[in-house]
This record gives sequence, structure tokens and C-alpha cells, in this order.
Amino acid sequence: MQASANGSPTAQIGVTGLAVMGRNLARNFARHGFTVALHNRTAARTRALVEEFGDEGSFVPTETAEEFVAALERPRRLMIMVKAGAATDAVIDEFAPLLEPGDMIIDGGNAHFLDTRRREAALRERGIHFVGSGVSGGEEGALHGPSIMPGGSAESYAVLGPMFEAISAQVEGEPCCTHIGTDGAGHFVKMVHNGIEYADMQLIAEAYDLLRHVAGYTPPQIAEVFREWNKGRLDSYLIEITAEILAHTDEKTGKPFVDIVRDAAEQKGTGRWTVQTALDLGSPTTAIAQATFARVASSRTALREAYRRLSGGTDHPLRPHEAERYVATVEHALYASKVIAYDQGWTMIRDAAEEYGWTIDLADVAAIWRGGCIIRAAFLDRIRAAYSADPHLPSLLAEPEFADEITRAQVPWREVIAAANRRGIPVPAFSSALAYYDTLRAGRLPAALIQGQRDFFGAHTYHRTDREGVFHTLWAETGRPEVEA
Ligand code: 2AM
Repeated sequence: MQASANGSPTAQIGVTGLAVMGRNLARNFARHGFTVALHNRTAARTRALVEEFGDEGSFVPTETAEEFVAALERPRRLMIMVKAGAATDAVIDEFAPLLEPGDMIIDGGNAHFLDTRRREAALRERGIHFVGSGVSGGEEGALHGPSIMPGGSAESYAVLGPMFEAISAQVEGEPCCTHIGTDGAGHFVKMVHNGIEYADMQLIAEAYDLLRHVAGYTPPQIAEVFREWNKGRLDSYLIEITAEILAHTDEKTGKPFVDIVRDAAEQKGTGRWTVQTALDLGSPTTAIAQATFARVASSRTALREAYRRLSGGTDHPLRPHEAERYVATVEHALYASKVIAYDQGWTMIRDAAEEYGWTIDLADVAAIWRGGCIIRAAFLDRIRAAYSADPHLPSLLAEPEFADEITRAQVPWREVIAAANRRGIPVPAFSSALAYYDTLRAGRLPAALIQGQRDFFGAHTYHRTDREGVFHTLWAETGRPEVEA
């Protein structure tokens, strides 16, 4: 059914920006019984949507900004689905003057959370709720049920929540949508989701590389391994699609698909944002950083050319009976590294909550990522349970079951990395996850020496282990006396 803009507001929500994400979200709302006002800078897109999908639900196509706003029931809910950045500001500038206090602008794009904070503060002054909302799951997710991460005011969620929850993915009867926190919290959490996604993908890629070059397996054999893994604790969308990709043969050459793709990984930038933000927050998000740098390094053709012929490791491939055992070893290493990467992600969310004054339910974050998004996995149930049992859990590894698993994985984890090192196979994400584990579990760190160096060359002072106070050693004086700073 298609309603038309006849002057009286009928639409519960409006979507402006009808490229594929916006179009699919609009259709999703309509398919769930909401009347959806449609708008796009170029009206042809609006017309195309109605022509192709008008029978899916109730749409109100509009051409001008005024018509669009007039079609919305009050308080108005206006969702922006344009490319993040200048276009978002342009659209806000266009619509905000037409809105009234209490109305809501939802930004469903991949905005930087600091931009969202800025926009939210500016619009709040005018009484308009600005809801920066992470939407994960790509085109398919937008149409069939994404994971939705709205920020903004609790007041706006009271109105928007039921609509978002209706169109989101559902897992065991629960919606993959919750109010994350105020202002930029939703976009922040979406950014970390993407960062974790980078880490997970890199870890899986390293596991593949090891099975290929240490175990000597073919891509179809590795696809089988991943299918098996997908029945266990690694059960996830990313493992599932990895198996499909590895099983795929290129039609033109008859070679495994993975062998005909150029090995230069690209990115749209959310991984980079996560790493930049982690540094600002002082969050040790090393697995995401390594994953992001690994993509960057893979794309540096000239550097790779300069290094290409340098000598590497020496070990021989494994014999078949060793290879079989090795698969289980890699599974341990992958799982343990994955736990570390996710733990770092949650740590970063907690750090940001403290920095920006957000109240974020860490169990809910796990719950809404169980469906609709790229990192959806059985494993998230475990994270949810851990934070439900203790919202103040300082780390996943403080939970006995995770601690137990990692303890059991430890020997194979180290073995895998040592064997990769001997052979000269790069495993940056595996290694950095293990280094993080060893750093945090160490009784004493060489950080003490670094404090000494800092005090020596820059009089930066240090704390003592045995007394309170701030100290400096007069390094240039005879006897190097210590003074209290
Ligand atoms: P368009 O169809 O008129 O190009 C993704 O690019 C979506 O964002 C498209 O719907 C596009 O509209 C819209 N978009 C991009 N920049 C925009 C801008 N500055 N103002 C309004 N819409 C914009």
C-alpha cells in the first residue's frame, strides 16, 4: 500500500538518503508495519524505491525538505542515511531549521563518535534530540534485521526504541538493539565493533596461513577445518564465511579463489579510528592495532618489494600425522587470541564510558551483537553471561571459565607462535594477543627500567616500590643521591 503526502502527517519515521543502506532500512521499517516517509537529494531514488518496493508496506514519497518534514508525525523522527562526514552536517543544516523541540534526528551512518557528540550538543541547545546510531550488518542486515546501537538521550530511546527493536535482528526472541548510552555512545560502540571485526578477521587469516604453510593443507581442506571449528566454541559468522570463501574455486583459472585475489587488504577507516581512539583513551587495544597495521602493511607494495628476497625461517612442513595434531593446536591459539581481542574491545568500551560519562551495560553490548552484525557468534553468549554475573568484572579473564580455557590453551598457543616464528610466517595478531596476556600476567615488568631511563635523561621522576612519594635521582652527581621531588 502506498500513502501519499496529502498535508496531514502520517509517517512514524522518515528516511532521507536512499542509497542502498537507507533504502533497505526504509523497507525494513515498512515491512514491520510502520509508515515511512521517504526523501532523497535526488528525487529519482525516491521514485525508484516506491516503484520497485512500494507494495512492501506504507511509504510516503516526498520531494522537498518541507514536504518530508510535513509528512512526519510528532514528535518527528527523521533518520539520516547519508555518507558519514560533510554530507551528514549538510543534511542536518537543511532539516534542523524545519524541526521543533522534541523532534528527533537519527544518524544511522558510520559517523565518528566525536562528531556525534558535537552534533548532539548543538542540536540539544535547540531542543532537538540527536541520536547517533550504529547500524551493523551491511545491506542484508539493514533489510532483514541489523544490530542497532543507538546513543542519544534516554527520552528519545523511549520513543525510538520499540521501532528499532522491531526491525532489528532477533536472537532467541530478544532484539539486537538496546540504548547504548547518551550522545556518542552508540557510534563509539559501533566503532569498537568494527575494530573487533578487524582483529577477528586478521586472527582467522593468520590461522588459515598457518594451516596452509605449516600443515601444508589446501584451501578446500582448510575450508573443512573451518567447518568443523564452526561446530564448536569458534562458531561464528566470520568462521562460516571463511569456510565458504576457501572452498570457492575461481571459474576462470580453476585455482582456489583465495589464490587469485591480490593480497593487499583495504579498509574504510573504522579500524583506524578505533586505534586512534584507543591511544587517546590509553586503552591497550593491541589486537585491533595489529590487525589494522597488518592491513596497512599488506598494501605497501614498494616496502614489500624491498623486503621480499630477505631470508626467513627454515622449518620443513609437517608430516601428515603431525598436521592433524597441529589443527587442534591452531584452534587453541585462535580461540585464546580471540578472547584477548574481545577482552580488549570491552576494556576500551569501559574506558570510554568512564571518560565520557556513559552508563554502558557491558552484558547488553554482547547481547545485541549476537545477531545481525558481522561479529555475531555463539561466543558472545558467554561474554554476556560473564558481565551479567558481574557488571564490574575487570576483564573477561577474571571470569573463571575464560581463565580456565586460556590456561588450557596456553601451551598450544605458545607452540603455534614459536613454530610460526621459526618458519618466518607472520602472525602479528596471534603474537600481540599473547604478548598482551604475558604483559598483564607478569609480576614485574621492565617498565621499571623505562622509568629509570626517563628519570635519567629528562628528570621525569619515579615512584618507589617501598615508600610513598615522588623521587628523582641526581644522575650527574657523585654517588647519584636521591631526592624527593
Ligand atoms: P544522492 O542520491 O542525491 O546522491 C549516499 O551517498 C546517499 O547520501 C545518497 O542518497 C546521496 O544522495 C546522499 N547524499 C550524499 N551527499 C549528500 C548531501 N550533501 N546532501 C544530501 N544528500 C546527500
